[in-house]
Amino acid sequence: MAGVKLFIDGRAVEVPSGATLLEAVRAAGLALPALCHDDRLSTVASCRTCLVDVNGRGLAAACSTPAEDGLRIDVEASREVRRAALQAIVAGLPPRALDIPADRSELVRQCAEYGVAAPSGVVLPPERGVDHSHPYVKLDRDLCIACGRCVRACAEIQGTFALTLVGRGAGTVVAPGTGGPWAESDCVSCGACVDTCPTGALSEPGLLNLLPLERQTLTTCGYCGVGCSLEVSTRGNTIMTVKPAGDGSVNRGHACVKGRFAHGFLGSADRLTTPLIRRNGTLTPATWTEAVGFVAARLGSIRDGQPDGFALISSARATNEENYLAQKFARTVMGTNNVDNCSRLCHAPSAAGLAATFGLGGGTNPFDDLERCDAVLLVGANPTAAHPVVGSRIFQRVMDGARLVVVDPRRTSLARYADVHLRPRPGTNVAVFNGLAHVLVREGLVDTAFLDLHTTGYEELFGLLEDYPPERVAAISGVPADDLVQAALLYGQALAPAIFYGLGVTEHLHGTDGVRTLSNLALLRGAVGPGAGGGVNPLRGQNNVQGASDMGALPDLLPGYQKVLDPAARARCAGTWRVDVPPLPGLRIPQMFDAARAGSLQALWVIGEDVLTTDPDSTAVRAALEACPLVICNDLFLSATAAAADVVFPVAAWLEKDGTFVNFDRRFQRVRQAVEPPAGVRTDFAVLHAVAGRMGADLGCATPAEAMAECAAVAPLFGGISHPRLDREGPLHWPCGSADSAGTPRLYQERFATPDGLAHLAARNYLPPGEQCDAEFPFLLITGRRGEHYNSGSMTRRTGNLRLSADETVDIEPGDAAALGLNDGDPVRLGSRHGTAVLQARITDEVEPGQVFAGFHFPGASVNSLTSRVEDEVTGCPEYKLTAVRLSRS
Ligand SMILES: Nc1nc2c(c(=O)[nH]1)N[C@H]1C(S)=C(S)[C@@H](COP(=O)(O)OP(=O)(O)OC[C@H]3O[C@@H](n4cnc5c(=O)[nH]c(N)nc54)[C@H](O)[C@@H]3O)O[C@H]1N2
Ligand SMILES: Nc1nc2c(c(=O)[nH]1)N[C@H]1C(S)=C(S)[C@@H](COP(=O)(O)OP(=O)(O)OC[C@H]3O[C@@H](n4cnc5c(=O)[nH]c(N)nc54)[C@H](O)[C@@H]3O)O[C@H]1N2
Ligand SMILES: [Mo]
Repeated sequence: MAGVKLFIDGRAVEVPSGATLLEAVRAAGLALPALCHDDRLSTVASCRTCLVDVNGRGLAAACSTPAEDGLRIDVEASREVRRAALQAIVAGLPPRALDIPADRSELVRQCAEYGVAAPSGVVLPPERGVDHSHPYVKLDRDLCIACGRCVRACAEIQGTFALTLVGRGAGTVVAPGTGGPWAESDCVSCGACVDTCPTGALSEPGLLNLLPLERQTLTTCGYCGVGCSLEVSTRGNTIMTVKPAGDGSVNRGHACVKGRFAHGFLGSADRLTTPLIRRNGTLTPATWTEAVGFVAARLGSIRDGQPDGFALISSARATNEENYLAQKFARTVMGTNNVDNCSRLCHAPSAAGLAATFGLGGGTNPFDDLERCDAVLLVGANPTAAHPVVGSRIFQRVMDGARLVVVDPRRTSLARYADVHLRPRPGTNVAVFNGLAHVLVREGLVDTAFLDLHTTGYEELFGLLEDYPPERVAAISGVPADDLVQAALLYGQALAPAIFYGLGVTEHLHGTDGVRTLSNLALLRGAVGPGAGGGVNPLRGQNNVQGASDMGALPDLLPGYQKVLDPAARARCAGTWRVDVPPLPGLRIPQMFDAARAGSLQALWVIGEDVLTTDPDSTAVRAALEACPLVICNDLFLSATAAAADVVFPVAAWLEKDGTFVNFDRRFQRVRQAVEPPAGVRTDFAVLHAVAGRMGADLGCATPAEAMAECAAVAPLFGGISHPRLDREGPLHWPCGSADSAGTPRLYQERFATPDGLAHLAARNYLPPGEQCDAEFPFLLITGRRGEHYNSGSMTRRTGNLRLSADETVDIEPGDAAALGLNDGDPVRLGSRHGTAVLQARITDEVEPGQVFAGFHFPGASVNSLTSRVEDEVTGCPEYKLTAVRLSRS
């Protein structure tokens, strides 16, 4: 694009055409105040603080005036005008507006720059008071200059439209659109309004006291798999604020209610600070020496007798280095491959399905490829709640013109912005995906050249697809045939379509088939790998579920997805570990419980997973824990699982430790300690070392950096990853095989990673789900996420998020609620073939008649006593997404 040449204070500068005068002034190395302006937001040019003189002819707002060839801008000469604009703004504010520390108020910084002081002796504006109803977002109306940045940030960055400006003239002020107090508004507490506010009118708890922040730590969020970069500001050992980091980060300066605000659990009075040992039936405090000695002695005799009597569940919440050490402990100290992580409950079907189709078990594209996509197929995922920054970025793309197809039985937030929303009956994905593929073929939207060059299996697939005309798919899934055709056309006719999907695809009896038949669409369309388009991307769940699997905390895979069954891979590890690796795959999580109930498991070590709350069919899990002679649990809190354990180790959380996580688009990112853990608390890393040491074994890798280095040495996929390099260069996407590899954000640019280099289309028929409704259990329960709480809720329930959402609720369609005589907030008893739970009714048309939806974030509500042990036939992932239930007023 041709540039524009103009003069700023006599100096020639060139900017791209379309740039504003503000950008031109900055290009000249000068600055202007611009209080109503944020580069990320649309321009309103209302505050007048960026006025500049143009060609000596008049004043223009630099933020909104386009740069033109030959213009002469006089920045210095118009200084006084800007000073007057600032002075006028300050005149309408109480003098304390200028007492706010400069690092928190753009207004204060500009006033200092322009020599503007608080007015003295004038009549103070009428007081409008504060709204401190919300736990995190605090409004001081008297500091509001009605610039509207917060209103635009809420709409344009977050996509929530919770805010508006009310009042007239000098009385104009921001307010929630719903009229009442902030706490009762549509605000989702992302903090974007606080970040953009130029005066401190919008603030957060850690800033209200005006105390200076002492130290900043750049780290990676420990909640979901998006992996937001966060800057944590501390004073002493206390976290004051957490801000989203901007440049180069996956979150680009945005965050959500969890990562940004939900850190209060660290200082909760419930934090475990001493190990516990069960004595005479009761968990009692013990010293570290006692607890480590007790565990080491018991595990020592299991190792010497029957190593496979031990099993370890490693934590997707913990760091890579901790997971690496955990699997190394199981394999080298105990001599068993019985190690797994909660990927089993989550995206194990993704790892299996994507690897079978494309060669590797991760998502195919970097998230930033969203920007290149003109259509998004969002399937069985609710990112607005579960991956809020992803949800916001998809929303922004749609506002910028990308087409959106949502496939979800529920009317999720993003479904409201979809061009087409398909609402299949839960459990019918494979029929829907085959139906979409049928239409792609029928309408000639298949990229046959791509199929010829890069795939196998299309003859077989084309044959199978003949059985999936839209009318038949409609009968199976309830999706109207016309909608199915329209969705296929939107995906098929897009130039660069992207698929994002979640647990609505994986947590099913046929979850792996779901992943494979969904992947077929991208292949048919040539929209993955060597083709254009945004590929196939699972929205992985936990902060480090990708990493826990990458590190080999899996029963059949060693670090870097090397097969346990592959002698060369075992030899590579054994060479470094100096211990033979057991040659046969170990137990998966559900098999560990089976073994415990059958009496063959002697000890189970659960690191950071609340299996009693989050695994399906809690009654059966409890029976397993009771049958297992030794249950060890590492946690921050006395979770339901910890309370049932025989030994509990109190451990540090992500903000208290050092290491790395891998996010959902395969990025290794540094995790850095922002605060010290409470006295008495150790890291999982230290606990594993201590127990191994007491057993007379040496795990090596004294520090997390050394653990990463060792992992890089045994796993070719990560050969180029190291802490020093991540510190120097920032995040790296795997595969990254050597120090001179820049990492691989986009997979399969030339060929797929299967042995034959081709992607494998999957011809899979629709098969019915495991659970079926009948007269006794007529409703279909879907379980999933609420935005305010995280999985077992152990962390979020111990923060201000509890004020935003205080109870487990069950969503019921209005007609169903009326038929059952239920009102909003009524207690409802749910019964399944496996157990019962009592939840509060939330009446909403987000769910279809005959279907209900619940979270699983409150252990007391015991939602997982309802869910069944039906699991994905390939990977053992539970069928959490559908359970037949009956409902009644409690
Ligand atoms: N706030 C919050 N964020 C989280 C978490 C949390 O607990 N709270 N947990 C994290 C974890 S561990 C994970 S794995 C991710 C999960 O993130 P998501 O996968 O987005 O989460 P879910 O809400 O479990 O399920 C997604 C959607 O699947 C739909 N669904 C159910 N059955 C079907 C079906 O048969 N077909 C289709 N097409 N859709 C179906 C549901 O209606 C639901 O909207 O979130 C992560 N982020
Ligand atoms: N009904 C139903 N159930 C589900 C799901 C569903 O959709 N529906 N989703 C499933 C999915 S996808 C997942 S991933 C699981 C998640 O289930 P879990 O992994 O059990 O859930 P979390 O609450 O994320 O974390 C478990 C524990 O780890 C602790 N913890 C946090 N950080 C650390 C750490 O650094 N070290 C240690 N040692 N402990 C730590 C927490 O305090 C918490 O007690 O739930 C599954 N359960
Ligand atoms: Mo998950």
